[in-house]
Amino acid sequence: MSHQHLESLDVDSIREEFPILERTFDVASETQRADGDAGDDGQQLVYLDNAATTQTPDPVIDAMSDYYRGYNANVHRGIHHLSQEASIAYEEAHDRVAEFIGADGREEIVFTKNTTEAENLVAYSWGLNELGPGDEVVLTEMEHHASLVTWQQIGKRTGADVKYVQITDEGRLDMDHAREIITDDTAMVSAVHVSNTLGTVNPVSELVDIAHDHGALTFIDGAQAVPNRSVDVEAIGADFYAFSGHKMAGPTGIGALYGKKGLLEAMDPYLYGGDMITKVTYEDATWNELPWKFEAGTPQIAEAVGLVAAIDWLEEIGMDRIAAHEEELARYAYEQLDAEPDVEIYGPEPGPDRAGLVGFNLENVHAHDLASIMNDHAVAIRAGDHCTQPLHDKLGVAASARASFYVYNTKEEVDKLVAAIDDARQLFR
Ligand code: 7TS
Repeated sequence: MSHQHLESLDVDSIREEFPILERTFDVASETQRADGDAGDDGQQLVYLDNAATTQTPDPVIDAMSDYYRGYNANVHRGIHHLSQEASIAYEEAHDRVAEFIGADGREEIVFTKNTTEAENLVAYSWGLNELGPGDEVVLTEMEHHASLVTWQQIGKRTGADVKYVQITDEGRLDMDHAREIITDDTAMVSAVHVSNTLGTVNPVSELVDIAHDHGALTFIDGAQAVPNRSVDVEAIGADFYAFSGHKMAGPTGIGALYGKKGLLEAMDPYLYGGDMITKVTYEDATWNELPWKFEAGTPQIAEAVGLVAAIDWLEEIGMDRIAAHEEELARYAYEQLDAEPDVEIYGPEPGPDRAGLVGFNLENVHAHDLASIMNDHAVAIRAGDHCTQPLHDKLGVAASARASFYVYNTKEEVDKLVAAIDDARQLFR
């Protein structure tokens, strides 16, 4: 591989694998409408909502379509050829995910519907059984509702208190505060690896070390990290780690929970039913080996095949190059937006601890109106609370706009975002 190739991505050829990015929309900007102008035909989509869901490249779609056309069958239970082929693909998908995130093997990888279900699995299976009055669960102020609401409710049911590591004015975790509130009473520390609202990349291994010093377990929410950087769960030291396929060029409907083998072995199942058992009588049942103990019923077979294709595709490009590309786009977007006097940006300044997304507000324009004007330019961004309502309360805003980037985005697309902001400003002033 040439040095030049290492430095930058061939975004043009990457984009060719995403026909959806060629879509165009007939749109009129608000100012054109105000002038009685019908607008422009065929504005090409600018997709900047990747933190919500990324687009899916052809090789992933093809892998899933090959599965349905060639070897669709239920897994684990069949003697016939198709079931054997499907079972091998499904089971080996666990090995591939384990390898991708540095886990020991398939026993440590449970397929779930998404990150949210992984959080709930641990909260129900471990939390409901292990927590009680006097115990504390430590979260961060930048948690996604997926962990925040889940641990809050488990806290209410078990009597455990929930505490939050504060964030600094720059949108980083206040690690002094973390050292203060993580104590011997702490049973679980659950933290987001990369914030979906602030873009902050948190020092998760440091957090894990603090938790372990006090005998607490750790859950790291990697929904915004695994898609765009190289993640090694063993280097981080986390007890549990989770992510979603649909945010990393993979299909919807599949996510993964990593858990240390000894912990998963000691935990009760989360869902009961077929496949997760070994022996069943009218009175009782015993549980299958890992990871199947946590995968009741017919699992996401096509999605597992698609997830493997997505991992292959990402690794072929190189996770480090994807991270560098995102950091470059985030820096460019940050600088463009920062130059606008009436734009407020949330989260840390560009650098290695800022991922490829920028949350912001335009003074006197509601984020939803801004997103709607962006849509008039065929620029897709997200507006709202991004499932971090308490964090928005803390920031003193009801909502924010968010542009989030992926491997196929370009600086020209960031320019279109900024042009749309100028249009919004003209309309509302
Ligand atoms: N954790 C983080 C940090 C997230 O960003 C999200 C989804 C989740 C958990 C939940 O993932 P899911 O696959 O279970 O839904 N975040 C967003 C977002 O920012 N916009 O839409 C979904």
